[in-house]
Amino acid sequence: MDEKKTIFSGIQPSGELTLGSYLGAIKNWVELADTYNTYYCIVDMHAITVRQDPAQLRRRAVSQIAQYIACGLDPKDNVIFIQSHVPEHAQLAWVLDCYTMFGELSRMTQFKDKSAKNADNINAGLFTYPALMAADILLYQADLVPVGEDQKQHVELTRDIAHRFNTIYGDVFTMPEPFIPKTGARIMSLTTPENKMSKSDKDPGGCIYLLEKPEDILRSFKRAVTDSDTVVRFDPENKKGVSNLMTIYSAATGKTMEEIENEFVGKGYGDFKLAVGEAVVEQLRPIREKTEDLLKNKDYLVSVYRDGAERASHAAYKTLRKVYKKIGFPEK
Ligand code: AQP
Repeated sequence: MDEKKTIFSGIQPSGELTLGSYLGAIKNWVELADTYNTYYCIVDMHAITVRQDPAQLRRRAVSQIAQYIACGLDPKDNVIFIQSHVPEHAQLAWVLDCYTMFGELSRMTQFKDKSAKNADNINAGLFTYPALMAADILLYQADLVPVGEDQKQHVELTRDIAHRFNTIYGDVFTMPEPFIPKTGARIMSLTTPENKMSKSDKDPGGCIYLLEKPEDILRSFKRAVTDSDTVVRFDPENKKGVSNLMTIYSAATGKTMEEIENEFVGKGYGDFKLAVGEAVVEQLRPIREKTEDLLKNKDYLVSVYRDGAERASHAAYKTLRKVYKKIGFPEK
């Protein structure tokens, strides 16, 4: 009997992976492989809720596999796969759509944000996105879902859907818990620190990308928005830009906020921003180099995601069969 608990998480290939994707998600995944059964997905079906260029979407999905591995996820110890390769995601999503309420979906902050950003394309998929995300999680009977703060609401809705289903049909789904990192749970844009750093942000200066060159990273930090004060102090309410930079510095170096405040007493924001930039450059350098190497070996990457899809399908099919049986679909 397998005593290990299960983890599922995913990232959309809707843009190049950012420092937010890394600190809010992937970095934490790496530490969990020994303790849990882990499923890490490239959620390309979620990505098409916003229009994507097909060639870019395809390229990014494969590049994302390479970046997951370069960040330290060993494909032997983690099931790494592409969502569209495992049809059970779409199949369970339809079932869960029928157990998710219109009112619940209407309350989702991400739907409201993305509808405002894509006013000309408020499609049904954008609205039912959380039911597909619930399917992703529940298919693997995940106990924990490592996500950034912004995705907590979706995991809570997943719990409500699972509870509703289990109440009718018995214990079909494991109740998942969100697992939010202490540092890096919400990395904000460097240019508009009131907004989350997002890979589809139209302002590239606000984002740091995992594969960005050191000189570009340093330039973005140099231009990062701070305030008219001159003190490095953690105060997310009144000093959003500086506090965000401190969060990034803390995540990159392991230093506490107090240690960071002491380090920069009497120094200007220029020194502070340079130190943050340099720490991030050093953290990302091995990831970029390893990714570049992996991208030269396409056959290996294909073998990783095919093997991942096979292992994922094995678990997913088991859950889907149980669900179909419970709701009354005849067996094939
Ligand atoms: N800025 C962030 N800070 C902390 N965590 C973050 N995550 C994303 N951005 C930050 C976490 O990364 C995981 C993957 O998220 P996703 O790509 O599936 O969806 P998202 O949250 O919509 O990410 P983006 O970058 O904002 O994508 P777009 O621009 O396409 O909408 C999640 O665990 C998320 O919390």
